[in-house]
Amino acid sequence: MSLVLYTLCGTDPMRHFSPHVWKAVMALKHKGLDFEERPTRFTEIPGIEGGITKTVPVLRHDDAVVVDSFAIAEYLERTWPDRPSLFGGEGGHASARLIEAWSFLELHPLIRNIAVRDIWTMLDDKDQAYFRPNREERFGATLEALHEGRDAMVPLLLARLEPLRMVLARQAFIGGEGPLFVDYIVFGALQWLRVTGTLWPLKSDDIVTGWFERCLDLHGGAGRAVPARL
Ligand SMILES: N[C@@H](CCC(=O)N[C@@H](CS)C(=O)NCC(=O)O)C(=O)O
Repeated sequence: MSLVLYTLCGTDPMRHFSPHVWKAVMALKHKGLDFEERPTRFTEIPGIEGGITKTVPVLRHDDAVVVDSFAIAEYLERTWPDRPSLFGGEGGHASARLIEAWSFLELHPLIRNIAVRDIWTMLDDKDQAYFRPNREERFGATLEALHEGRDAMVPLLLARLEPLRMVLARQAFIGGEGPLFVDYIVFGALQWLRVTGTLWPLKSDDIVTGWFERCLDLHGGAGRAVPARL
């Protein structure tokens, strides 16, 4: 059996940083599966598997190719149902979409604004030439303007984590006593910032920090395999 995960990197192939890729990495580890990581630069993504996608992660399992982090988690759950569950049943599967939407709509825009210029500094010349105009047009501001405004994003981000604090006051993981894919969704967002950012907003006594450290420890410290940027 062969499992290959296309990841996203800058000049350092080992420092993969996409939040969505991190979800897939943690999902594969959760299932106890060995896989080959194939580090991919932004401008290489359109060439993956004959041009199947504009985004990573992409998973190849023998003859099957799966695009999109949530679809990868669903594929793993379907294909290896006897291994530890990623969703904890149908209700968990359905409601994981809410966590995905919350993380994407509430956390990602702030983290992106905090880290986008830091990400640009991690890219080679070719990727930098693609990334700057693409992101400046998408976000309607220069990377430098976003960088200058990043301090103002920190209190917003800390406030938006309040629902997570309420949950973590009751249980160790979003999934309950142990982690589920919902943990990896939110972990992926913060890991994106940890791996790329030159600013880290969480204080050590924040209950979210305790949970994030627990996530970093999971699966033999898979999350720590890529060191923090700071
Ligand atoms: N919904 C997709 C989103 C994937 C995504 O947006 N990936 C980004 C990296 S974080 C990407 O590949 N971007 C390519 C580009 O901007 O050119 C998923 O969950 O996998």
